[in-house]
Amino acid sequence: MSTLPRFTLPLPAADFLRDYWQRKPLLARASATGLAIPDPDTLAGLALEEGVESRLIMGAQDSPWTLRHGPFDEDDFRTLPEQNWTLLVQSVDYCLTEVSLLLDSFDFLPPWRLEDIMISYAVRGGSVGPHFDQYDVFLIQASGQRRWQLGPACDADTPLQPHDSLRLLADMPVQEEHLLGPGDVLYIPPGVAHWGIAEDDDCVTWSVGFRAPRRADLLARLTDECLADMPETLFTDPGRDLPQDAAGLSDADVQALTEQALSLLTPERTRRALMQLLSEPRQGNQNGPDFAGLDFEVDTGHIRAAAPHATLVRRGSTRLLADASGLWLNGEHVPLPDDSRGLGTYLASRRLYDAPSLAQHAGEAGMELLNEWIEQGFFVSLE
Ligand SMILES: [Mn+2]
Repeated sequence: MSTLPRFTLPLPAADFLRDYWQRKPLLARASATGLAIPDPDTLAGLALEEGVESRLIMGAQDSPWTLRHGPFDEDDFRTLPEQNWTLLVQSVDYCLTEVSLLLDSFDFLPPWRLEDIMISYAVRGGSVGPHFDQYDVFLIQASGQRRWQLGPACDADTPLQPHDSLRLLADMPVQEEHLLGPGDVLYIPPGVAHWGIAEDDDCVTWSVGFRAPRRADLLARLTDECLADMPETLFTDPGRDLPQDAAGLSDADVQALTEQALSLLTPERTRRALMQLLSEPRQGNQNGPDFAGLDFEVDTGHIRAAAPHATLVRRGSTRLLADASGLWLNGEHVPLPDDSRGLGTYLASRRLYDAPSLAQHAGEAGMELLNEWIEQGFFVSLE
């Protein structure tokens, strides 16, 4: 039977957000299904592609760690040792639309907070070493078994092993240990030390990662957007008091200058800057990803069999947000026609669409727009 990837929180979403999200790890046994696609060969195939971000990590507790970046060639895979290596492929949801459908299970968080799905394939003993991440992650065991050890919360001062690119912890006191089998899920908040070691061959783990923009990047984007086409207006100070401090800058003046500068960050312009930034596809490091020109085939037969009511699917590489001004598609703003105001919200809040709902949300002009997006590859028809 065909099934789509699915994750279900083992507790009410409001309780998860209150007690666990960004606070402490959560182990959720038997809470994910539909994880058979991609098979290991398909995953390895992605790592051969220019523009797909992949890594091969070899090493173990008492053998040295090495890191290589893809794209790889078939010889790289033929010459691998029997144990202690892991292949990691980033943003598999962008490449394989079937995988991206798992993200509909994370509707207890806003869509802009989702980043991507990394999938790792390991043989016995394979791991990426003891480390911590800056981002929240849901680790979903798809096949095989992986032993996860959890340590304390870390920060920029936590001692690391001397290695130029793998940021491995010098020491990880184990506070919790869990053996995860297929369907088991472990949520880890930012900063918590963790180390997952494959217990057998064919150990496949999906990592749902989240987007947390750097505060400096947010400020830069806000100011860029708010300064664009801004008429030149100068500081004003009618009715000012006599100066208390003849040589300096008073606190009242600091406040007035700052307030007048920040008044340029109008709600309308800040919303536009944020919608644009947060609807942009994931920006990888210098090794990718660049999905322009990477047009992976969508397994429509599989999706149709698993979701018979769906007539349209969003391609995995299409990132959408919607607000009253329209739809934001991969960083581009698209105003919606008057007869299709509700189309943006409908499209941006899920990845599978059915004909009656489309007819309800899109008028004639909206359907025309949708057909253009299908032609451009942002959506794929299942009919
Ligand atoms: Mn990690």
